[in-house]
Amino acid sequence: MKPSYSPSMLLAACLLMAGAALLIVVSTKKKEANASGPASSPSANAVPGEIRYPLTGEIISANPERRTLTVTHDEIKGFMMGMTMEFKASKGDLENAKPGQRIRAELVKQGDELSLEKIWPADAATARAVAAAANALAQDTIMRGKEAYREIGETMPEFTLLDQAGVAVPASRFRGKQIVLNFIFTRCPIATMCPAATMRMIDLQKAARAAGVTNFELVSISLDPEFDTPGVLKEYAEARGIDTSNFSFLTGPDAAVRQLLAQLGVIREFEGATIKHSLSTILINEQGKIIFRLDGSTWAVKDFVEHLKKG
Ligand SMILES: [Cu+2]
Repeated sequence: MKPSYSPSMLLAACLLMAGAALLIVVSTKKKEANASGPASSPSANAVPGEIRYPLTGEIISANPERRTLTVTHDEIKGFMMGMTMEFKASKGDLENAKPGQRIRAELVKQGDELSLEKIWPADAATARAVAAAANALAQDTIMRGKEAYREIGETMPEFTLLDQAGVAVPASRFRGKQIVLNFIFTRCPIATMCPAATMRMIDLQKAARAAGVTNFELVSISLDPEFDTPGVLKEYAEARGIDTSNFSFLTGPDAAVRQLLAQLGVIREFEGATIKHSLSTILINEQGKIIFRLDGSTWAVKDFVEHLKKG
């Protein structure tokens, strides 16, 4: 009989293990993260004079010199009919743009300037794969009930999320490799938490290679998928000079992220305008089994290098 873990028990355990530094409180704009889509009606934002509309359409081209995307968009109710036009877009979104790709996004109108934010791939195949995996994960959590939490020796749950290039990545992509997995979010303002975890993952990538380990992948899943679109994750990786050949940043529907957090025993709580979260770094072997984890923000690179060398 396995012990069961309620979120509050885990929270207490985490606090005992690593002290209060494990939990942080950060500001975010939204109470509830929901990556399933922008609001269905125009919304006023905190920025004065800014109006947001949900947009769906197809990318025609990226125009890096003008920092725009040309998009054929569907009708935007109450704003404009369907047409082809240029929108300002972020560097990460421009780099990820694929002509012919269907997207959903938020159109941001600020004075005369129109830009696209929160761009998600929305082609049928990607949407189907990600939604099916999210549903399966939710079912799995329900089936496991109080034993949803996966302990050392158990297998990693299946998932399909989007990487920093906007490509749907099933967990099976990493099968046959050792995986070091954690959860972070790009807006985390506490230097000793997510930013430090990412720096340590970069150090681990170098140290493991230097130790002759080749069959490993690093995976960081966003705790804040509402904000962390593939384009945002891409810029996050590039700003840190990260070699993404075996280091992926994943995001997707919050429903899927929430199930993974439950099954892997990571705490994330939205409280008003704040997120509290714990940090865990989890090692999964070539067969997909969880074989080692360290909770807290102060794990050492060498602890994981030693395990990876045995793999
Ligand atoms: Cu953080």
